[in-house]
Amino acid sequence: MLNNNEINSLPDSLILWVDEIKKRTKSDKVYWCDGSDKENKELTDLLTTEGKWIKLNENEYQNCYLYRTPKNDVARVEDRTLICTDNAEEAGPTNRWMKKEKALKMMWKLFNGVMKKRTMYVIPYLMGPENSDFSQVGVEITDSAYVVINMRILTRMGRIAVKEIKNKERYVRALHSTGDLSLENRYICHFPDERLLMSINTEYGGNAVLSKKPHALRIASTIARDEGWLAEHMFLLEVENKKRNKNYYISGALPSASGKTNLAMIKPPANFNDFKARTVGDDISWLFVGKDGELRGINPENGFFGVAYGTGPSSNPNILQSLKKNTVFTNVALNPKNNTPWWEGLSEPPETLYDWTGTEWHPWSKKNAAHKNSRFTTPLKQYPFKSEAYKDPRGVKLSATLFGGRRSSLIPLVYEAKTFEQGILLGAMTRAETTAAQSGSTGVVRSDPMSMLAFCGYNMGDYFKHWFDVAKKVKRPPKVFNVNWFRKDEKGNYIWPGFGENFRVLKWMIDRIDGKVNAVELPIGFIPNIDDLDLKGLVLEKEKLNELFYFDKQGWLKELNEVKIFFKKFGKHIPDELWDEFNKMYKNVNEY
Ligand code: GTP
Ligand code: SPV
Ligand code: MN
Repeated sequence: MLNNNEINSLPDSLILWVDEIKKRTKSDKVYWCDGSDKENKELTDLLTTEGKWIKLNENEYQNCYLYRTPKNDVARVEDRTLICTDNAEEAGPTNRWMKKEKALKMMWKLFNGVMKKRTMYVIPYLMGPENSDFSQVGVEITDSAYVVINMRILTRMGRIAVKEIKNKERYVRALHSTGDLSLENRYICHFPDERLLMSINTEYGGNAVLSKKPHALRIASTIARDEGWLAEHMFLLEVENKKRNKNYYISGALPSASGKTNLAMIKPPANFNDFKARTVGDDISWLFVGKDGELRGINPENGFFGVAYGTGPSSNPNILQSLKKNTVFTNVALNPKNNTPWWEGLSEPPETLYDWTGTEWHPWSKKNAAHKNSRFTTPLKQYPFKSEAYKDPRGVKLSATLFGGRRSSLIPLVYEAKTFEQGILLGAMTRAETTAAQSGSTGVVRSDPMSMLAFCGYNMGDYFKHWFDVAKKVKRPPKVFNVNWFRKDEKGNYIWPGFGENFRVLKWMIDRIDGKVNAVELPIGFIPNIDDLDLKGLVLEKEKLNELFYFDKQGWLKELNEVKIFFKKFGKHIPDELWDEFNKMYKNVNEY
């Protein structure tokens, strides 16, 4: 625990806030987290002895645990995630809004006495590298040891943050209680004006580990708007080309459970041995325009909260070693024979398992053994293919950024925006199928601009305007690409093999960045000359490949009309620049 000197060095406003929360929640005990190994051991031991989670086989999975959440608390709940401001227009038509005073009143009522007989953990945390002008601090109060342990992996927490808090002009306040986990009183409230978060009756990562989407995207996006930078739902990848003696940094927005972690951890196919790919971040990027007019990015996080289901030797071999120590697994299955975790995609299924709910499972059982949104929380530091740039306070200079989503038809495997401004349109017009990362039905196509639909803390029309404003300050903008790994054939199978093979597409992007190859112009942007895609060692019929790039004019007109309906929802908030780009593209497609 932090000592008294350390606690007293914190801002008075923070000490007062902690006191207020203790009174309101009637918590038994205040525990100030220092982030040390000793503290972590105490907390992990506590959850083990209380039977709240299962310690896994120490020989195979050192310091690893399995946590099961109730069935009604397995994903983000978008319909209970609120932006709370004075008026609804600030939140915009895509957010759920509640008037600030009303939300505060409702939340204080729910928090009243909620931590009786519970310990209240106070977690100072740092988002981003140490000693960086781009980093931010926050303080989360929670009554969940599971949340503390997750925060410790995903942020730089405890003493490091206490040191930094003094040099920062603000800290974000975040309050969480597991409450009674009732769905009818579950709320994740954001107060962007106050830089304040309140979340109750949930323990699922994205709802309760408040550094993540609530701070690093919803609150940070409003701070970014005010300060002239961008907080994005993007991975950040480093690609080194030894022959060209150059590093490329590529950020990319893909919706939840749509391939960011996989792409950030990509292992290039065997014949690409003059390339190395390393991870800077897998989920969130903060992007800034430097004094030199370059667009630079940092990863505000310190670990990965990745989808376990489907992760295995053929999809993401790089992460597997990392998951063998210091990792928390949530809602995966358990192999009782050797007390190891299991999920679909990891290996051949064992004869007998306990599924994610703790029920006996066999390969012939009809249900999934692991939940589709089962997750691992694992430190970045121990990941063997990380880029050292993840701790660089200056961030990295972007060479390219990409947008995309799950689409079974229409959208080509890859295409390139003709200008950065058109790239903003590509981001804004992204439509994608929903996944298991949020509750509700999956596979429904919806607009998900920049993959930020669920994460933009203010009116998305103003957010588009903000992108154009930031673009004006960028001197040498990164190239913008759109990708779609998810096109299906008439039998419903994915046409493109995806995962590691996606590197072939990245290689083409790099060739475009270096001006090594030409491209084919379509009304929507540039697609590759098929011969410029390095497909050595890949079995894919020519016909299938052509299908991935087939331009369906009528389909595109229909798509653009859907996009137009979506944009119109924002009324006058949509900037002229976006309509200009849209109209240009519409005209080009129509005349094609
Ligand atoms: P969040 O953590 O929710 O933001 O997800 P994410 O965008 O990081 O997605 P992730 O990389 O964890 O991938 C989610 C799922 O998408 C995985 O279980 C894979 O099955 C699938 N996926 C990822 N990449 C590919 C790909 O290239 N092709 C196909 N077909 N599926 C992919
Ligand atoms: C996502 O849903 O985009 C995630 C997981 O990365 S969560 O932290 O729950 O938001
Ligand atoms: Mn995500």
